Amino acid sequence: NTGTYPGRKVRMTEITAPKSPVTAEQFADEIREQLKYTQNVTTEQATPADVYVAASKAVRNHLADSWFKTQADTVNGNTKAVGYLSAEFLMGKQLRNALLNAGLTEQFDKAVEALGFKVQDVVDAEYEPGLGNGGLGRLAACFIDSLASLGVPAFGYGIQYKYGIFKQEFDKDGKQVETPDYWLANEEPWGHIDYNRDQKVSFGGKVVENADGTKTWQPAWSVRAVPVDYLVPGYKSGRVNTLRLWSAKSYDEFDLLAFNRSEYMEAVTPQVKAENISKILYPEDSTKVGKELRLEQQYFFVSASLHDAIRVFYPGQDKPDLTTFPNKIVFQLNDTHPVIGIPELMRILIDEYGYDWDTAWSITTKTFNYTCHTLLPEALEVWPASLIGELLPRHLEIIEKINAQFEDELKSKGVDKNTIKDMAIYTGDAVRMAYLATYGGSHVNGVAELHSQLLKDVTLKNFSDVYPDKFTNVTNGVTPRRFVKLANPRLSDLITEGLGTDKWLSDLEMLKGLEPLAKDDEFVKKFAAVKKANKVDFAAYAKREYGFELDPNTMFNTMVKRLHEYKRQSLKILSVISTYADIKSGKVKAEDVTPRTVFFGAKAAPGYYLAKMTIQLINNVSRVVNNDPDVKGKLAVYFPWNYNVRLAQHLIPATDLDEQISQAGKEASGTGNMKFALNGAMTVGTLDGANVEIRERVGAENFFLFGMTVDEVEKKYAEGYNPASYYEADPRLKHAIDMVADGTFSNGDRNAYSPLVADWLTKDWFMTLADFSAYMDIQSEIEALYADELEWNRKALLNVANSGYFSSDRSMEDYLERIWHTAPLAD
Ligand code: CBF
Repeated sequence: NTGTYPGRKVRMTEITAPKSPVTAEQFADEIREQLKYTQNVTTEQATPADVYVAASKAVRNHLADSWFKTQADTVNGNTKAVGYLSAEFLMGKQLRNALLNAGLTEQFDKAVEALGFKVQDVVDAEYEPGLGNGGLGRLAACFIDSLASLGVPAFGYGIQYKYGIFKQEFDKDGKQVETPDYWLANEEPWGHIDYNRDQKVSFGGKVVENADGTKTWQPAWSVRAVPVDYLVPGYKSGRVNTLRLWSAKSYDEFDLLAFNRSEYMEAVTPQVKAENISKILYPEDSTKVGKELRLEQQYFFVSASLHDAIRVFYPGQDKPDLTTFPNKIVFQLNDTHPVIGIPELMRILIDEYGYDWDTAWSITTKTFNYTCHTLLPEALEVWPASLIGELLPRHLEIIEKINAQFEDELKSKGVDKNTIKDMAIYTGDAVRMAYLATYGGSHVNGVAELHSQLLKDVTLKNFSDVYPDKFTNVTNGVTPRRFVKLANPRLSDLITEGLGTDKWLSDLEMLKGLEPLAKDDEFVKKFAAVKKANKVDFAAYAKREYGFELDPNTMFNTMVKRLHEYKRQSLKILSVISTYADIKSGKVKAEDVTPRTVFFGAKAAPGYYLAKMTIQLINNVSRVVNNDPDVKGKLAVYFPWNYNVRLAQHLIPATDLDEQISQAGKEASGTGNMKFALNGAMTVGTLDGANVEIRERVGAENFFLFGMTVDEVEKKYAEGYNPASYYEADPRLKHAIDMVADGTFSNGDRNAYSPLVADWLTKDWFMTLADFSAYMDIQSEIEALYADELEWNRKALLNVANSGYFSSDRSMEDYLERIWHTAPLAD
């Protein structure tokens, strides 16, 4: 009952079909029953949306017993649980994943047809919850999937935002327009709201000192945190964990006196104020928003979650022995967003349960660990002390005391005065959450080897000098169930055929077994046929959803990720413009052009001016290029709006060439890069984030590397970077930028992109211009290889065969071993 690949540390749960799957007929009956008794419609009256809700509830019922058993084993067993505290969980659609993990896929397909519906219509009726911005939130979703699949008891804790990440549209000028994402407009069958397990979360007020020297926080206002529980079924593990997302409700629904005075708005003010807390996900990615509401959100979900864990593990106990708390559950702080949990646990232990400071500190530091997901200094949250003082006065006192203790500790370790000042958690004006997390937890990890190294060498250098043992790395991973099995059924079948088993879905390093097949031309041709069929499918999907006319005979070249200067969508679009100019001018002969369709998918934070302008530019390049008969059949650019998990699941399997072209030293890890490699795309990329490890594993000869390294970037910053010199030196670059400036992509308006052009020529902080020539040069290599279909696919297959390491199951095993020191539940 152990895993099969060498080095695997964690016991694999038995890979068996889930218990008691029903027949398709029985499942159809269950759907009918749900339609009748919970949807209150007959099968004849039902719409696909009704069937979707009914089928989802039926699947949920199938998972219920395993869920109860997992909960009971979690509390009664002696395996420590994991609490994953995250402001974001970007789950994607649930139905197909739940069916897969419950072993009900076939029954569902047949039952839906037997009921007279089209499977696709029913599946399409699900609205994707967008409770995350991008990589960080999707990672959290992959992690809880893997924990359940490994049989590790775990709780995801977060917020059930009423509005997720905004819906992106483009206006007639190609500008991004944000509209609210009211994902709860229709019945949402997956979350169960549990009013009886609520928690009170308080804010504001003052702290009073009691006669015995203890402190009492007298808050000014409170909200009711109500849990909404989502089941997290493991793949063939028989385990179902919990994702508990908190929703904010008011204790004072309605002020009748105010209403009776005809003050209708005032009458609902308390309700509005409370519910605002879980109203909206901040549409920020890697940038700081200094909003009071954001701190309220963070404290809200963390406080509720910590109290919930005490409720779960010490049921009905007034005076639990909380010195055992770290043996019951270990909390992972997903970035700085939940770090207020450290002073909150101190407060709970001291003020609510009467522990002394030292005991509370010992419990707290054993309970928490911190994952940092960034290298951008602006993404490490720093809160004004005044704001914390107003909102959480008791916590500010605790933070001050933690800081004083920290300073003493540093002094005793011989750290010099200036360094101590630099390391301050509390500066007097501000609280640095990353520092608080590093000092207040047992471990700190980065999310890829290079990232973890840079954390030690640069971002948290002082801390790693003093506490070297705290620092470790866990490279990110993605779940193969959603991103290969569900997204790419053709490839999954081919892998299973090649390996003679489907066990690779729980043991992804088994993909290595495909390596010898890369020498087998027949197998490589089958692999190529899978990609081609996926491209044809995507073309149909894109036609249906976006009205695009795609040519699947062209190379599909994709760049999907948040729009950020460091990710360098600018580099890609400038290269597209350059290629366009070359084809149009005849500089490149038509027969020498590799026909290409370039896809972008990206949302920009609503307040991020240059990012939004880049979106507008891409859309207008798309308009000009796609309407120019001179390049027809050679180059096309598409920007499907509102990139989300669903679109990712369609586009990634259809992609030939993936772009991971961030400036070296800026992308913490990336996880899209892993999804593409696992789906048989080749990568063009820099030595950044997890690209480094992907390249190491798939082989340098199977990865298109270009651009400056971290050291070269640093050197260039130090020397004084002058982007204009690159503009002058490379005529291709000059021409491309001039075309942006001269109105080619703005109907002659020379001012439309002037801020962007000015930034490129005078600042270009992420050195797009410096890497442009290298990026253009690597394109010839890419095109030469693409011309040889068999060789290209051989290399793409080798990417698949060597990407098994990037399973989130492996990431979880690394966390278990290096950080959490816990294991799967016994059967
Ligand atoms: O670790 C998961 C991802 O997190 C980010 O998206 C983030 O929000 N900080 C990073 O930008 C990614 O590099 C990383 O893969």
